[in-house]
Amino acid sequence: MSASLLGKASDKGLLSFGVHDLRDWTYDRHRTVDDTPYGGGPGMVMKPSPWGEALDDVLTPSARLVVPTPSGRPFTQAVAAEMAAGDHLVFACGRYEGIDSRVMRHYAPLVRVDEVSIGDYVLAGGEVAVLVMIEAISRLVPGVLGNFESVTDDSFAPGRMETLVEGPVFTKPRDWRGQAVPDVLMSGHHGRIARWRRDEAFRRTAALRPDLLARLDPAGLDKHDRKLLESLDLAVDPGRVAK
Ligand code: JB8
Repeated sequence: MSASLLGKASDKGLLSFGVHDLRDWTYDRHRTVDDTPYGGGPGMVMKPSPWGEALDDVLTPSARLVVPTPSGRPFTQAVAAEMAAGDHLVFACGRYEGIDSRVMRHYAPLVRVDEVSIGDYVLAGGEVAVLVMIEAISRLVPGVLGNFESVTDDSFAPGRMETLVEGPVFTKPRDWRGQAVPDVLMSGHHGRIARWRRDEAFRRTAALRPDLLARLDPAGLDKHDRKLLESLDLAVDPGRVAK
């Protein structure tokens, strides 16, 4: 968090970060934060008491509590944007099999509590998921990105007419190891370039993210788009993809 974009943002005072060690809120010789699960089963569960002591100290009335877990609701660009509007986010990083559920229940009447998942895979703990979320959220805070980068162009930016993945990008040299940059990008025809990029975005989305394509708003499609989509060999019947 002190490197690169986040470090510069915190140097500029746009954001500030704090990190806490849960064991600072333990009082036994071994600074114990885990115990065996009620009901049996493998692994260990994080004890509620250190979490309660820590969160009582760290949370403020305007804070939101964010708990990464593979069983949470998906962390999306829309969630990132909503969190970027908040003034204080507290991330509770679990280890082992997770945090005793009563902790989240306890704080829900006091602050907004969100259990969120960054994807369908299992990490060893919440810290890396939180770093991912902090990066996605921070770049949406005004002033964090430089003038060259714009958040409105992103593939997943909410409010964009279609939610497509971006097509390929190219820079100099024009020829590299026998591969030329597509002629249309050298043509200077801004209309044709925009249309080519849109076509490539549709092609890539159809191939790699049929779930996104199935959610496309047909009102945002013109005749050319519809013709292109008909020509694509869709990996999944859009009608059969879950909402
Ligand atoms: C223990 O995959 B994850 C994730 C995995 C975890 C914990 C939190 C998040 C805590 N394992 O996002």
